Amino acid sequence: MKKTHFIRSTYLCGLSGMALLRMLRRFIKKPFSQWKLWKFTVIIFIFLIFLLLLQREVGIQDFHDEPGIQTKDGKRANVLGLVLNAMNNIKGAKPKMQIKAPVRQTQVPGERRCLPGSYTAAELKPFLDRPPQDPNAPGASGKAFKPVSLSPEEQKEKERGDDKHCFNAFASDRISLHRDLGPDTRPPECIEQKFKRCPPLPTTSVIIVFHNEAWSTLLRTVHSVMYSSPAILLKEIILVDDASDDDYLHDKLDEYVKQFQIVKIVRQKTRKGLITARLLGASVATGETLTFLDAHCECFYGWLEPLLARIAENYTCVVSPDISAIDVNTFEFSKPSPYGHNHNRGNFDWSLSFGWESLPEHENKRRKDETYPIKTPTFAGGLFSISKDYFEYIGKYDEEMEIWGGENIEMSFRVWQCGGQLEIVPCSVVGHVFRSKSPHTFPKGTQVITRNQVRLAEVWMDEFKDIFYRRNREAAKIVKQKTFGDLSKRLELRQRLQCKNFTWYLSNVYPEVYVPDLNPPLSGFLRNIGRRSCLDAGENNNGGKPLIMYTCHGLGGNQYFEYTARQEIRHNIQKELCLHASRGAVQLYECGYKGKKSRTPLEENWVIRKDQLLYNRALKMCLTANDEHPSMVSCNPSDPFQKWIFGQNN
Ligand SMILES: *[C@@H]1O[C@H](CO)[C@@H](O)[C@H](O)[C@H]1NC(C)=O
Ligand SMILES: *[C@@H]1O[C@H](CO)[C@@H](O)[C@H](O)[C@H]1NC(C)=O
Ligand SMILES: [Mn+2]
Repeated sequence: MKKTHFIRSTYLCGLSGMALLRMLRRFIKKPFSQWKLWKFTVIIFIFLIFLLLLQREVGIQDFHDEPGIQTKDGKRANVLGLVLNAMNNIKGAKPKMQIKAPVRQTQVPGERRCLPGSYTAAELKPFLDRPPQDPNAPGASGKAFKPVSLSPEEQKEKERGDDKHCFNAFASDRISLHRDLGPDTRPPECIEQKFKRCPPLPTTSVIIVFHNEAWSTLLRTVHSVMYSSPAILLKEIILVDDASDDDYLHDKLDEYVKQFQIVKIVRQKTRKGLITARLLGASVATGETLTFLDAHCECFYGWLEPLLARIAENYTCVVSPDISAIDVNTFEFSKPSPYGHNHNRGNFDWSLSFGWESLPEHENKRRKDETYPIKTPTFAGGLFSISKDYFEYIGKYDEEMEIWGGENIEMSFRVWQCGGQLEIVPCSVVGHVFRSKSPHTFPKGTQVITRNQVRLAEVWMDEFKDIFYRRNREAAKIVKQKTFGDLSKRLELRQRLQCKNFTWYLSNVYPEVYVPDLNPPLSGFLRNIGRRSCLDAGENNNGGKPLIMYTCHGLGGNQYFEYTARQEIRHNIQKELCLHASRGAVQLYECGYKGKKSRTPLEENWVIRKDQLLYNRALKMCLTANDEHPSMVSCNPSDPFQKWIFGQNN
């Protein structure tokens, strides 16, 4: 093999040599005498032989490096290259008379050029200048809209708006689409923050999904983005219509945004919800990053740069602005304080609901000033920026989740477990109208939220998913009936990205979390025989409130209790709450037992007696349902209102 290869090369080389000679002879025949030509060709010939000897070594070496996979064409190219090299060598032997222009280092494709130093204010000029605003106009400078009195017609219009949008659309419609937000009141370090030119801040596509949104809130969001985002960073604004019914959101909207080339509209013909709509928006986006906003937002000064700067620093960062409230009734923009404020971060409870909590001490200590991002275990998921490449790498969204709900918790677990990080950037402030309820319908009912949650629990939570299922019986049913759809793509994603497990997430990202018993001795509902209803924590009982009796629904939630090995009766979804006996109505309190060095107070120690009475060791009394609130009385085994069944959900 080795030999054939070499011989073949030499042979080819020889042939080329002859051809070259013939060519030379033809071209230099005229100006040279016969003798001179011979002398010249002999020199060239000797030189070629010298080259051949050189090539012999090269050929053998080549062969060692790449065992037998060189093609015939490859060999030919090799030989030709050598000949050309030889000619260059001859050229190179001549003294260089001219200094050539230096070769410019060309940019690596995809890598943008950047100057040293920081961006100037002029470089970060907004895409559009806000037209001068009348300081006395309704809602000017982010102030509240407070009409003195409404005519009967206006009152009707207001009610229609409230019903349709669950916010005061009447007020919004009377506030300028271009309103300013007064002076920049962020902390000085935010206002003065400089952004390095290298690496350059990435461009962004702002993606806004809407469904039957009010005209004024949608367009104020769009204008606000154009007035507050640097032109060099704002690639486009993509409006994604999730099958809105209203006429004004079709032709009229198309017509209106025509004046802004930067605004694009894509439409989902049938209502598929937020998750699918965002995926559609992302699929047409051309910016280096994606910035998702709700359709009723207003961006504060300098909101975009700190988000993109963090992504420029580390593209695995998924960053949310500090979301401030736009009042649902007055549309007052609650402006940031120059002194900063106590920040919140996102968390979750064991019914997999998102919530806010104040920062733990170690996170406050780590942050030297307001320019430091806040690490957050979960995010609200409505407003955030992410590198487009990273969005794709990390698995976008679960395409089989429907409408909305659970997708933010899913993405939170996924980003952390698969090597990214979730942060809130306090110098970036965006206002949002927080509604107390959604005006939109769920085409298939709210069960889709539970189904979405089951999908995320199955993929990301390992054995901890059972803690959720015990507390949400609808979810448990979906699991039992296997109606959560196909998970193979998501499981494959977790495998492919070699994501860490949920134990890692809990102990590294959210060590402050409390984890309920993975296998409680008893769990389920507490049904009273005399009252024929169930013990219920009642709405928003975070401890310190009496319980109620309520029709048994078997769904878990407020009727979920655990009987522990320490004989406590715990209601533990958001917090570890214990049934705490006292004279009169019993209450839920934060459990006295908090691990080592603490003991279960006798008020929280209950005996489930054979005669079905719930006996408390401190009061030496039993629990009765024969009152407005469940309370303690002297034990009477013949009283059906003192008889309880701990129904274990299956
Ligand atoms: C980005 O952050 C991750 C996680 O902290 C870290 O492992 C990675 O090295 C960082 N990348 C850069 C470029 O700093
Ligand atoms: C979870 O990951 C940790 C490492 O982060 C490992 O020690 C542990 O065994 C894993 N647990 C399971 C159940 O795989
Ligand atoms: Mn919203």
